[in-house]
Amino acid sequence: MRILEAPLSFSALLTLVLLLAGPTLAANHNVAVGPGFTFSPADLTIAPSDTVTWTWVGGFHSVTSGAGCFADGLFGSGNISTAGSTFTSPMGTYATPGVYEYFCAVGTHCSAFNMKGTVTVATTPPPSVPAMETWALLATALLMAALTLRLRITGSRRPL
Ligand SMILES: [Cu+2]
Repeated sequence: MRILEAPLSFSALLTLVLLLAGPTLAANHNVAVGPGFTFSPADLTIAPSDTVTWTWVGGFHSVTSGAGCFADGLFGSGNISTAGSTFTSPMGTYATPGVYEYFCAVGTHCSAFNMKGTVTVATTPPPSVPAMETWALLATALLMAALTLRLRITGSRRPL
C-alpha cells in the first residue's frame, strides 16, 4: 500500500519539472475602443507573439496601424460603430520587439482628437530555466523518486 504512493510523488515531481521548463504561453491583451476618442489603455506593453484584442465600447472608430495618423498597411479593422465588436491583431503582427503605433482612421479622430495608441513589444525575456538546468532538475526528480521508493520499501519491512 505504501509503495503505491511512490509513483504519485514521482508524478508530482515530474509535473513540477515540466512546469518549470515549459515554454511561456502567448497571452492576449485587451484594449477598449471608445467611448469618446480614446483607446484604453492607450499604451500597452506585451511580450513577443502576444496578441491584442480591441473591443468597441462606443463611437464610430477604427483600429488602423501606422504612425502620425497615416496607415502603414500592417493591419486595419475597418470603420466600426457597433458596440461589442472586436478586432484582434493578425497572427505574427507583434512577433518582433519594438514600438507599434496605431490610430483611428475615422474622419479627424486622429489629427484633431489625438485618437492614437501604441503597442510596445518588449525584448524577449530570458527563459526562467535554461535548458541545461532542465536536465539537472529531471535527474534530481528521478533520484528523489528512487530514494522515496527505496525508503518506503525499507520502511515497510521494518518491524514494529
Ligand atoms: Cu475614431
